[in-house]
Amino acid sequence: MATLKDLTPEAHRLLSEQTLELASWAFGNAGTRFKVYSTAGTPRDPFEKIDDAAQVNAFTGITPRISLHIPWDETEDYGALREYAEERGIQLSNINSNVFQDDDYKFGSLTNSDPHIRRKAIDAHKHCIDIMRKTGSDTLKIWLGDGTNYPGQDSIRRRQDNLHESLAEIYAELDEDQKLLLEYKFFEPAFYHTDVPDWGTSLGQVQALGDRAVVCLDTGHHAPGTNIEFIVVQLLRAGRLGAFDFNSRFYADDDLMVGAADPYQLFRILNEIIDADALDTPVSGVNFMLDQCHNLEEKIPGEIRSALNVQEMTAKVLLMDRAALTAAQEAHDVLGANQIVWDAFFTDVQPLLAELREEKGLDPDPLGAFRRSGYLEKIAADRVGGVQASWGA
Ligand code: PSV
Ligand code: MN
Repeated sequence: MATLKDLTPEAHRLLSEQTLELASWAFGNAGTRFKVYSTAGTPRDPFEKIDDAAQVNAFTGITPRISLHIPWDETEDYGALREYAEERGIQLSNINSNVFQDDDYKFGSLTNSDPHIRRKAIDAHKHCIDIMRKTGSDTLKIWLGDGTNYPGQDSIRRRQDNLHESLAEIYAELDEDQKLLLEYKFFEPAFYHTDVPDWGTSLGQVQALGDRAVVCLDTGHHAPGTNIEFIVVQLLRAGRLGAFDFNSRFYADDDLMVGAADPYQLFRILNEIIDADALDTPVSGVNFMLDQCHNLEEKIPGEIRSALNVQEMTAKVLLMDRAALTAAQEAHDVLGANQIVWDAFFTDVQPLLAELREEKGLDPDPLGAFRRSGYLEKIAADRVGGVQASWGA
């Protein structure tokens, strides 16, 4: 069992200042291709999503930013949306482009062999950059559904060239203080090949653009058994780890609550982050986001639970005696080194986190406090009529 006094002053500071970004779509309804269930109180517009994100931040104290998805969060007055968010202590952060839900993109967007479709997809990104100027966002996040379903369907090589040309035009449109974040995913919706399937492709593409292009690592976007922390190290060494989309998976891109399937994996990822001094987002530039869907569970408590999972694993890693670990590694003490990692993972940090929350003026039990607040009952009663936001709407 650990308490705050077990942390070094620097570890205490890092834990206290840790932040996570939330995704607006996590507050909408989501499901599978079989069914999207609705939940009472689901937001109908980006303003209500911000209200819900502000609740997560109010109870956890560590989620002050939100990612928007365009056109899902399209609104007439982005200045008003920004003001609304800031009044609630939330910063509008990444703008996520969407070029995967229009019939024109059936055979690809930025990679399409048809120059007219590529133009449309590039212009959609330019529109996102315009929005970024209004929201004060510094990051354009791109994930593409591009790929093919059958060998021979299209030229993989030509598509890579098209991708580079399209990204270069988008990158050139960004302001000096804005960056491009390219996310990879090994399959889905394409089933034979995906145009940005892995970190190597994403890294190659962003390196060809310039210093302000970086890679986004979504923890659900790898084949089973992939050593994700190894990829984290590679991207950090290359200075190109821009962000995480945290979530958890048992099978495919399940988008479950981070840590749900394998908390030890989350711990191991954070271990590499902390070993490389990359936890402090303003200094390292690595943005930590939750990219999840709450198909069955209530969305706000689901986001609170997830933020707490990340915080809990972070505290465990920060407790680790790194000097002792390095000494054991250098002595080739295999069992000793592994024991240090193992012990840290199994340390009970609940008392430490309760103290930390009290120090910040928060309830030590964020989930319980949120439930007692009556917010879920209130939104279920208030948000009647309108169209509930859903994944893809
Ligand atoms: C794609 O699976 C992804 O992870 C990307 O980040 C998208 O923008 C997001 O999910 C939308 O749900
Ligand atoms: Mn993602």
